[in-house]
Amino acid sequence: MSESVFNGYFSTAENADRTPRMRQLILSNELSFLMEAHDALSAAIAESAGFKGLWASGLSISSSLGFRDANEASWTQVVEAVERIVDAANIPVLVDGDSGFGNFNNARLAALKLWQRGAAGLCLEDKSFPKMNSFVGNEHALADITEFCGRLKAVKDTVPGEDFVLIARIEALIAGRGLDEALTRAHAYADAGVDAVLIHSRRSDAGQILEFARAWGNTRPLVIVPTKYYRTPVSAYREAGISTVIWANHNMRAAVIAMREVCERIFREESIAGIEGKVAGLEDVFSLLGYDELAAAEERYLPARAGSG
Ligand code: SPV
Ligand code: MG
Repeated sequence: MSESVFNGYFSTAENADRTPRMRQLILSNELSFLMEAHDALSAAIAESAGFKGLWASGLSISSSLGFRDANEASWTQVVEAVERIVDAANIPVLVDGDSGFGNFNNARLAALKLWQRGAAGLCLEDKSFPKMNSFVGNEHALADITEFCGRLKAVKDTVPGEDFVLIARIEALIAGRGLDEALTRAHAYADAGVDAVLIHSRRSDAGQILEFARAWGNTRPLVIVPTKYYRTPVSAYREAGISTVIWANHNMRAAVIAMREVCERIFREESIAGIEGKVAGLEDVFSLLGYDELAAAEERYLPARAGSG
């Protein structure tokens, strides 16, 4: 099957190595990129653009479901959204697991279910439940370090196999606590057994992140989310030895603009003639969803119709 169709669902065998592929992306010495997906269509489109891995974004999944990024969506709703993403793509999916949906017990249960549905890894942030999106307000209470290490260890001990990637996201800079606190936390989480750490910042320049990277060295692979410091060229991240960049919410934000423009124009013009060239053709949609696979399957499995064959 071609890689742009909506076919992960039918490719279980070919996709059995998705989890080691995510591990490879995170551990390799080359800079890797994960693209946000929040549903099946955004996943298939990101894959066909060339991305080798996906970020199942909490913000984007929440937004598409009509929830605030404050744990309003239940963990089972997140699992279901991730399942649609996994099915739609042939590339591995790293899940934004917020702060783990509660304590160690909620975190390990969610991790196990995500693994069962084909997720390749999980990122947990060191905040309490319910969390709030890192760019909203200034109240970001951090989890107790020892308690959060328990959450991480519980996930590690629960998910079978060696390949599922566990990433600890450090919110100390978001909470205004400074580099020392961020490093203390990162080392504690590395000792707890995570595969990589994600350092998050809400500043519009990458200074804090690059400072953290210098102090952190090669302790574990380092993942970043340059949503706010988007002007920094990725060459700076290569030089700093960063492992992975997550483009965290740009499919969802692109959809907002595209849908708004189309809705406003159709409303204004009382016509769809003007936008026909600006929206996906139906053939494009049918191709993304793999209608050709269904037609071929019908040939194979349905009895021949009267008058044919
Ligand atoms: C998300 O995509 O949900 C993230 C990244 O956690 S951000 O919203 O940029 O903090
Ligand atoms: Mg998030």
